[in-house]
Amino acid sequence: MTFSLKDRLDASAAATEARLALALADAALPGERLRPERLMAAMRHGALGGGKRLRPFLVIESAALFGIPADQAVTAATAIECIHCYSLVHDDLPAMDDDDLRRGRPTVHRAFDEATAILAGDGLLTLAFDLLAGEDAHPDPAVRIALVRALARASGIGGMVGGQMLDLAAEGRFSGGTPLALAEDAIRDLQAMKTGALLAVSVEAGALLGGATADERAALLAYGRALGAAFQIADDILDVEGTAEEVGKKVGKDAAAGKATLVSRLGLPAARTLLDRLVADASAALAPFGARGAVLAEAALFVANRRN
Ligand code: GRG
Repeated sequence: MTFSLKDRLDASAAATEARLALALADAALPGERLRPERLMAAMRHGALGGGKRLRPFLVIESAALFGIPADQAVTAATAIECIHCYSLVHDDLPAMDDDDLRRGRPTVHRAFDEATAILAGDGLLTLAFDLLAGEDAHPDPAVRIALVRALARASGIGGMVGGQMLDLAAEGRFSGGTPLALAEDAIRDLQAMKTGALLAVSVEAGALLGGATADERAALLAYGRALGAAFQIADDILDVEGTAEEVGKKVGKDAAAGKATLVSRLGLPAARTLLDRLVADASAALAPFGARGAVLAEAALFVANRRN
């Protein structure tokens, strides 16, 4: 197959942007009374017009392995992007990471206000499950329920939300401000939950949409987990080496907070070696898909080498 990764990333980003814009329109849906203007503006600020849309790309490309066209995967892809955007809006709040800049623009609480940003995040979180419940996510209700559960588990207590809790604890928030000296395994757990779970569920969603066999689903999940771990190490390396202009947010924050990352725990050279191994693991997991896995293998390389 010939393809350009950039073209495929751009195509899934454009499809996601259009689906998001539709879901974030001002007109109330059946069952809603009205959509407050300021809330909608804040949700659009947090969700539209930025970001790599990596998670939707993973849903769409994983579903494509099973012959599912992008327009049939885009609703589930958009649901996962809503969760991602909500997490960024809440992560940027003063009570969390207290950031002024996200995707090269003012964060939602800076552009609006804190209470509005909390509600915008809440709105994106609930919208995700609204999208998954609809028939355009998948015609089979059993698949829709499986998607809902997988996304809830990945983004909730034992996934992203739990990972964020562990991250705040690791910073020393609940222990007098002294960062916890986490062992490598504990850092891996934290990162697998905080960022890995949502990336892994993106490929799992593609497998669910595509009616994958148990073996195919396990292969994709192994890919997703390796990719998620690689993504986080790349992010930690960027925090050390990147510039705010490149990354679109403040850098050097991990070191300033004394935060335990695999880069701080292992050192840069060993972290790079681990990153290479994770990319190789991700590609190897795609073996059952043969040449059809080339797009996702290339995506793992992109994630590891990204500069934003
Ligand atoms: C607040 C419940 C809650 C969770 C927050 C995801 C997260 C958990 C925090 C984000 C903090 C952060 C910068 C984590 C590093 C990895 C990450 C998720 C980076 C941003 O994801 P990208 O690079 O962003 O995919 P774009 O802007 O491209 O969508």
